[in-house]
Amino acid sequence: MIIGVPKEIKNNENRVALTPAGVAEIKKHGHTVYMQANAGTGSGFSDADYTSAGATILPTIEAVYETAEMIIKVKEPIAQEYNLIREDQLLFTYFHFASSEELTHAMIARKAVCLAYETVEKADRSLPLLIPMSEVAGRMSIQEGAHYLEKPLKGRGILLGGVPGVPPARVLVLGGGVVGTQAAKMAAGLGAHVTIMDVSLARLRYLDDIMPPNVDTMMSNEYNIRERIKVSDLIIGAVLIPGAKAPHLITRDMLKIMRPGTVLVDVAVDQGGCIETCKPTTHENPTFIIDDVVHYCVANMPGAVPYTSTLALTNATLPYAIQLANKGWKKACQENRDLLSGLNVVKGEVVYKGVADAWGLSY
Ligand code: PYR
Repeated sequence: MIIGVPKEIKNNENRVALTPAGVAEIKKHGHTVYMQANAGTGSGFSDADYTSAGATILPTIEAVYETAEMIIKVKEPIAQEYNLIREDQLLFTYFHFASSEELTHAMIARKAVCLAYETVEKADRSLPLLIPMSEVAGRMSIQEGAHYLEKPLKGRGILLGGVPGVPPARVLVLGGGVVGTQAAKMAAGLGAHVTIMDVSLARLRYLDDIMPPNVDTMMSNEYNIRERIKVSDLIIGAVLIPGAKAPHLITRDMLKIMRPGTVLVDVAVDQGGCIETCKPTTHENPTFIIDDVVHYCVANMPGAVPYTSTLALTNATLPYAIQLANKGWKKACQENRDLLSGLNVVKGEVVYKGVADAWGLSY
C-alpha cells in the first residue's frame, strides 16, 4: 500500500504520525511511505532520518494527499485540507467528530474512509489509541494548571505543594479514567491536596487503593461538585464518553461560586468539553477568563510536548497501521474488532452512533 504522512498544520501541532522507526517497520512489510518534507522536524526527526529509514520525501502536502491510499495523521484535517482528501482514501487519525459538525459534514462530502484513533476500542472497552495521549494530557494538565495559578497569569497565586507552615493547593479532578488518574498522580506528587470524583464506585475503590494519602475520592454528583468547587484552586475536567459529546459537569452559573483566580483545565475539550464555558483554545493563546475564573482549553495539549507524544502515540498506532496496510481497511476491520469500532464515516455514511447522535444524522 502507498502510505502518506502529511505535516500537521494545526496551531502549534508538532507531532507527526510516524517515526523513522515506524517507517522502517512498515517498509519491512513491503509498503511505500511518502513523508511530507519537514513533517517530523517538530518532533526531532529530520527528512534525512526518514529517508534512511526508507521513506520518500515529497515537497508539498498536495503531493502527499494526491499519492497516498492511506493517510496517517495525528489531528483531524482542518478546513484547508478538506479539498485534498480523495474519495475512498483511508484516513487514520484523531477526528473527534462529535465536537465538530463542520468536520463531520466535510468528511461525509469527501466520501473518504475515516477511521478515528479515539474510538478504536478493545474487547475490555479500553481505547488503546487514546490512552497514550490521555496519559500525556492528564500529566500535562497539572503542570499547565500550576503555571496558570501564578498571579501574573491571573491565577490565585498559590503554589500547588504549599511550603512548610502553609497548606498546599486543592486540586479537584472530575473523572477517574486515564486522564484523571494521571492528573491526580501528578498533583499528589507535587504535594497538592487532591480530590478525584467519578460516578463508578468500583473505580473510586480502586483509586482509593492505589493513590497516595493526599488523594481523596468522592462520588461525582452535582451536589458534591458544587461543594468542592467553592474551595478548589485547580479543577481538571477529565470526563470521557467514547466518541460522544462530554456532559457539562460544570455549568455557567457555577463559576460564580468559585474563588477569583481558580483555574479550570478542560481536557475533555476535544469532545466538546465538560465545562459549559469551555471553548477550544490554542497553544498560542491558551486561556481566557470568565467571572475571574481562568479557563485553559487547548484542544491539542500533547502537541506541546511532541517528542514524548509522538513516540507514545506511534507506539500504539503502528501495529494497527500495519494491519490496515497489509490487509486493506475492509479486511482489517473484518478481522479485528478494535479497528472496526474506529470506523466513523465511510464513503459518505456515518457509521458511529455517538457521531450520528451528536448531529442528528441517520446511522
Ligand atoms: C490529541 O492528542 O490531540 C487528541 O486528539 C487525543
